[in-house]
Amino acid sequence: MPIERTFGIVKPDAVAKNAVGGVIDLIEKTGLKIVGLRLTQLSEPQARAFYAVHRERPFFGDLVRFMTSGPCVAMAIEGENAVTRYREVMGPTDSKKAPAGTIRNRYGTDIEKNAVHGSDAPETAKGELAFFFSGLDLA
Ligand code: 3AN
Repeated sequence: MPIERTFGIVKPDAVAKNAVGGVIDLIEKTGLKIVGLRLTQLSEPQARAFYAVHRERPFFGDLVRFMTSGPCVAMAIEGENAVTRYREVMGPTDSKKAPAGTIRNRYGTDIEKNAVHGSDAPETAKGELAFFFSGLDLA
C-alpha cells in the first residue's frame, strides 16, 4: 500500500474546547503521522475560497461564519491509505451520528460544529495541503 498524504483541520469549536491535543492523539493512535501543523485564523475570503465547492449550499454562509469564528489548526497527515483512515477516525459529518471512538463523537456537537475537517480524496488533499502549507512547512 503506498504512503499517502491527507489534509485535516481542527475546527474553531474543537480549538475553543482545548481539544487540539485530544484530536491529534486519536489520529496518532491510528498509526498515522502528523507531518505538518499550523495554527491560523481564516479570513472570510480565505474560508469562502477553501469551501468554494459548497458555495451554492444553503449552509454556506453559516459554514464561513463558523470557520472564521476563531483559530483553527491545519494538519498534514501521512500514512498508508491516509485519506480513508483519517476519515474513519473522524467519523461521519453529523457528530450526533458519529460512533464511539471517533473524533466527532468525542469532540463534535452537530453537523456544523463537527470538530474536524478531512479531505475526501487524494486529489482534493493535494489542493487543500497546498492551500494551507508551503513545501517548506512539511516534514
Ligand atoms: P465532511 O467534512 O464530512 O467531508 P462535507 O464536505 O459534506 O463534510 O461538508 C463540509 C462541511 O460543511 C462539514 N464539515 C460541515 O461543517 C458543513 N456541513 C455539511 N453539511 C451541512 C449541513 N447540512 N448543515 C450545516 N453544515 C453542513
